[in-house]
Amino acid sequence: MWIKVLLATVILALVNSASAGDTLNRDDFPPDFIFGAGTSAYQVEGAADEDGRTPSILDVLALDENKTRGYGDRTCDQYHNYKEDVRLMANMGLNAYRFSISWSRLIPNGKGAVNPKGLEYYNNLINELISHDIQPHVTLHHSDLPQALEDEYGGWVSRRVVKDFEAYANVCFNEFGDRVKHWTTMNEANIFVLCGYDLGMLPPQRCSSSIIGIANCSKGNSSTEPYLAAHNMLLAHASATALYRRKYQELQRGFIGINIFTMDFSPLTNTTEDLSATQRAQDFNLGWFLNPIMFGEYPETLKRSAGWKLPSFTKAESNMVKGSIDFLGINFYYTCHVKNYPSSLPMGDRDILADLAFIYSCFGNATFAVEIPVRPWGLKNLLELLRNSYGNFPIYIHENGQQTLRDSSLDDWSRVIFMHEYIKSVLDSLRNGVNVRGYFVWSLLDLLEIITGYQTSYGLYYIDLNDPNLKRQPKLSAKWYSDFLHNRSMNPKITTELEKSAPMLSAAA
Ligand code: IFM
Repeated sequence: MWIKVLLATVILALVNSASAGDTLNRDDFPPDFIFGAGTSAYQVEGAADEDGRTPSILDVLALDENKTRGYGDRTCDQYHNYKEDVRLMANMGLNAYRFSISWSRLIPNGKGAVNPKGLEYYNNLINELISHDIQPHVTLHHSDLPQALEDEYGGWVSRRVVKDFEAYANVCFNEFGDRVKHWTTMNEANIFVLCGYDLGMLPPQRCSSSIIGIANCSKGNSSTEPYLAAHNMLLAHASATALYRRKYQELQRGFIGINIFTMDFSPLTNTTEDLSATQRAQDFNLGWFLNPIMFGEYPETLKRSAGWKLPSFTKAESNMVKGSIDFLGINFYYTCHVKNYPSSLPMGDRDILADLAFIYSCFGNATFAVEIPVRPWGLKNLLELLRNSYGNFPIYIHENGQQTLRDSSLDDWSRVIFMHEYIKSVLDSLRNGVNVRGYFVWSLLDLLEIITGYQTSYGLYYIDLNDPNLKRQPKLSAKWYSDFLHNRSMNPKITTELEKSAPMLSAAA
């Protein structure tokens, strides 16, 4: 008899260990770890001219380009379909939805009167989420400053924006803070200032085209404005945090943070030059925003390279910025190699990339590819770097996902593999003691991409833009995510595809 019991135990153990190696379950994560998906207002809402909303700098960029990049007048029309979208989220098993508030829908002039229709929309959306037990994680600025403020005083390059941002945040905390417990002031401010004020690729499309030669900007200064806009964004973020802590936090019991676009950097070669270029790349990518937030000042590398162009904080400002987050949100897509690239331009003529003298590549030998190489170890490295350099504070992965061409193919294997591998690396990091609290896939729906418009997408749901009903069609990735979140065993075909990709991934590592 005991031999039978022993045999049964061994067989059971073998079965368990085989499935433990291959499958990934929601139950591998702590119950309070949250899984979600994200979008942003301009990219998903539509109804751009409806109910009192005025244009943001994103609308104006699209209109200036004659809408070739795609325009957000309709996009996924979440403004009218939010109930349907919340139902999809609930069925999928999401714990949280990350979305942003359109500042110019809520306060059409950027300051002053609140638009009752805007208030009503966000109240409805938040209530619908809560009634389905989905946490709202809300971003206040996702590249969409009201154009009214850009026109009035130049937007983020003017110190006047700090007070207006604080007043806008006050309306949000006051109106929605009884139900919203996670506030993010800015989405990837580091990329926003680089693309908007240095390269001129994104709104407000300011740059010195003589220096960069990428965009043809009619105004701007790539040598100074990225630093100035970043400085004002840090002050605006810190003022909103100070206000939240002073007036709301104790009562509402929520948390506030900022979001940064992160990348994993490693040196292209082991030369001293590439090693120190990699350090400069880290300081620039993370430290530009995170050093002031953690230590109250900019990294030494930035101070040395940018000199007089980098604004400085007064003692009071530095104290206000230091410690101004309860959590950090990171967006992670790329694992890259860094190469030293010295510039011969004089200080006043250089843009920030020339100041820091490095270049990076994230696609191996290719300059660019639509599908992002799957290098999940990069996320693990990055999370560990954050812990080692800045302390083990709470982190949410706010964005991670695979880009594909936008088409009607619903068999998005590459996205399934991407998500599986990155979620696995989050689990490894958690097990190594990194303080990660949540993971959001970018994006819930095929939405209007800020750079590529409707050409590429990251969505779990496909939407045919010619369909008058904009029907949401689940891709394989939506089904995979749902199975994972419900601890359902995976469709065997998915398991086979994942197994097939495993040797490729470990060879690449
Ligand atoms: O769509 C964008 C998002 O708005 C900001 N982070 C990167 C995403 C993918 O390009």
